[in-house]
Amino acid sequence: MAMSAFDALCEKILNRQAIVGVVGLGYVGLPFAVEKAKVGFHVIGIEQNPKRAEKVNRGENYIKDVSDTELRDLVQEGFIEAVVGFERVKEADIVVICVPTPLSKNLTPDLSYVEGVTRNLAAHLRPGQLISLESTTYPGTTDEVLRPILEETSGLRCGNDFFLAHSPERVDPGNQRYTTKNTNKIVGASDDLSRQAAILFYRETILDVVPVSSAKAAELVKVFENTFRAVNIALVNELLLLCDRLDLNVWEVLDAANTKPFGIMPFYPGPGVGGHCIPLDPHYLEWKAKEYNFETHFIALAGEINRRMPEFVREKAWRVLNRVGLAPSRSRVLILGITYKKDLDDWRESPAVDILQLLQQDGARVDYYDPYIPEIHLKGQILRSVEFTAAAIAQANLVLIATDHSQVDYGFVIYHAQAILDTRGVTRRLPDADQKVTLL
Ligand code: SAJ
Repeated sequence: MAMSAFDALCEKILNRQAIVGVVGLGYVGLPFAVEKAKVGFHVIGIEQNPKRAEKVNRGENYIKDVSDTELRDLVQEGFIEAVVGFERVKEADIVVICVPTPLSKNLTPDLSYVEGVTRNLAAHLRPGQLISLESTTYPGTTDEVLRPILEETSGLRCGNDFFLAHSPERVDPGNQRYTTKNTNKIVGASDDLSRQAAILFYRETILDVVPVSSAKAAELVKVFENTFRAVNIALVNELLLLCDRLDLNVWEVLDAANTKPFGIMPFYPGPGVGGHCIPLDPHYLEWKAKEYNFETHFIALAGEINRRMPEFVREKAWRVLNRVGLAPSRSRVLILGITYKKDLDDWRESPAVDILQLLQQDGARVDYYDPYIPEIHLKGQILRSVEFTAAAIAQANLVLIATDHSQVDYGFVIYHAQAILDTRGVTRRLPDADQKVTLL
């Protein structure tokens, strides 16, 4: 009997002859491509941004979590190449989709990237291919959106001619300890052969594959993981707002609560929640639940509280300046750290940028310093990071620590600053902090 499409695929995976397509070479796709190439798979990256594709083909890395030398060597040895279009999809035995799943302005899912990629893949789909969606999305996307497009366009049957799975990315950008290589991974598919093929494929580079019974279950696992964080961050942000009323130090309360040896997990308040996951992904679940006439109250509430934090930081900044008789329009503010979290060069959805714009709206002259971000392009203005000098710190009426990059010398900041608003609690254990520092 002729070898089935499934058997042929499994054989190629096991002898690592399978060619792996990775759609989207961003903070998920590029590390993934490197891990697969390192164990001997040939990877074809499909990247819509020609500049990024050219960089990859020159062996030039642009993702902080990827090793420059590893990428360069793998490209030179021919294990990784990048293309812009979908013409070569036929060559790939497995195609992994790692494109963004943003939200529209009114917090509804925007699957345009995923659907666009799926239509392009469907046009080239052939028997024996495994398609795996890694983008974070609401439960049902793989089976209800991707599968019909793939089947109807190609005439092929899922689970028989081609295979389809969901394996959500589990990347914590900047995390040195848990990487694409050693983070266990959920794999789900809605038919047996797809699930078996996906498990076999992912097991080639990630020892700890966690199978679940369907693509839908896998999608919900991931959205729950992000919802868990959004809700707990909102809880401590709400506690901060309450402590402001109670005139209590929320950082002291949380540090003490976290001495409990069991049954608690450290989360800390901050200037808001940024990045492309936590502020967005839970609303995919909220949106889907409405289809079942179900209100996910925790997600809605967490989003509302977290989105409110930049406004609170603005209010607290003016209270601090007011204490020295300064009005916003007569103040200079220096924001330390513009990225959405520390030690990373990503300012997407960063609350620090929201805070900067709010302070500008109130008439203040606002500069920023961030070692990772030389300049930011905001609507109508280009702002460049100032140098980290005693003068830059001293001339600001208020230094606002929005992101607590590890490499910044906060003792130096305290020494030279007139006043400091610390939204991350990073100065709370430093000597001489209390005279000049107000904690959020
Ligand atoms: N934040 C707080 N207080 C906290 C923790 C975080 O205010 O106690 C803020 C951060 O400053 C940041 C935002 O929330 O602005 C998101 O923080 P994050 O630590 O969740 O970082 P992300 O979004 O870069 O990475 C997350 C992953 N992080 C961790 O698991 C630690 C994880 O939630 C997902 O795997 C990943 O997004 C993803 O891609 O979904």
